[in-house]
Amino acid sequence: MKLYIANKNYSSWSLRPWVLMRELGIPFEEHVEPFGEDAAEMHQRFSRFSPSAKVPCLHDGELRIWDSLAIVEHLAERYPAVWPRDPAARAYARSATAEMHSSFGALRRHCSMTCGQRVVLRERPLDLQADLARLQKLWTMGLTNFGGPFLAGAAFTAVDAFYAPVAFRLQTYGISLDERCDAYAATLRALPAMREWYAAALAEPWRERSHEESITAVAASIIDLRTSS
Ligand SMILES: N[C@@H](CCC(=O)N[C@@H](CS)C(=O)NCC(=O)O)C(=O)O
Repeated sequence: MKLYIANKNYSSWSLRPWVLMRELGIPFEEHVEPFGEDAAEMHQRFSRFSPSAKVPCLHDGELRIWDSLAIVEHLAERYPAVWPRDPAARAYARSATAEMHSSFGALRRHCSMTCGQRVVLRERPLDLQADLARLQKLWTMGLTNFGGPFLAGAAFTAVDAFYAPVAFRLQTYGISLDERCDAYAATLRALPAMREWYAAALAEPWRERSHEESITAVAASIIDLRTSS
């Protein structure tokens, strides 16, 4: 299988299937296609490998699977470890994964992923506060009901992969939840696959204007840890 992704520093959607496959030891080849400044050029370039012209996109033989949730479900057909075995944990994991996929718009908008930067927000708007409150409730439910250290129990599964970008966002924007949720986010960041992604993100040479602007737009101050900045 070949997984097409974009810049590791910015691409939160790409991280989901990538970290899942790496952590579960699912073999794949990676192709990093950097974002571009020119939308039409980028659309044409991404269209060569992705029907939606977006990343992530998984090639499995002749098959093209082009959405992070669809990729997870495709993998689950062959790799049962993608979802928890316990039905209650699986029901929670599917719900929380779908909620991440369809919600948390304020968190995405105000705190776009940039693994290699540390940003102090100028303000924490009410819609962001509401998303953070919901995040804490959702994580606490999983950690309490299934005993941790992961959201649906002892094993890392797709639901953790879907919240992996959030763990980087919390670090970037210096956002704390309660002790238990902060510990969970730290557990995610300490995973070998997350460390590998983070190291690669820091080393990337690319800076993409629209992503950089979405960060400066909300920042009171920024520290850049990327090695080639
Ligand atoms: N719902 C899609 C979203 C994918 C998505 O928005 N990807 C962004 C990068 S993180 C992208 O490819 N953007 C390129 C563009 O919009 O031209 C998924 O879950 O895979």
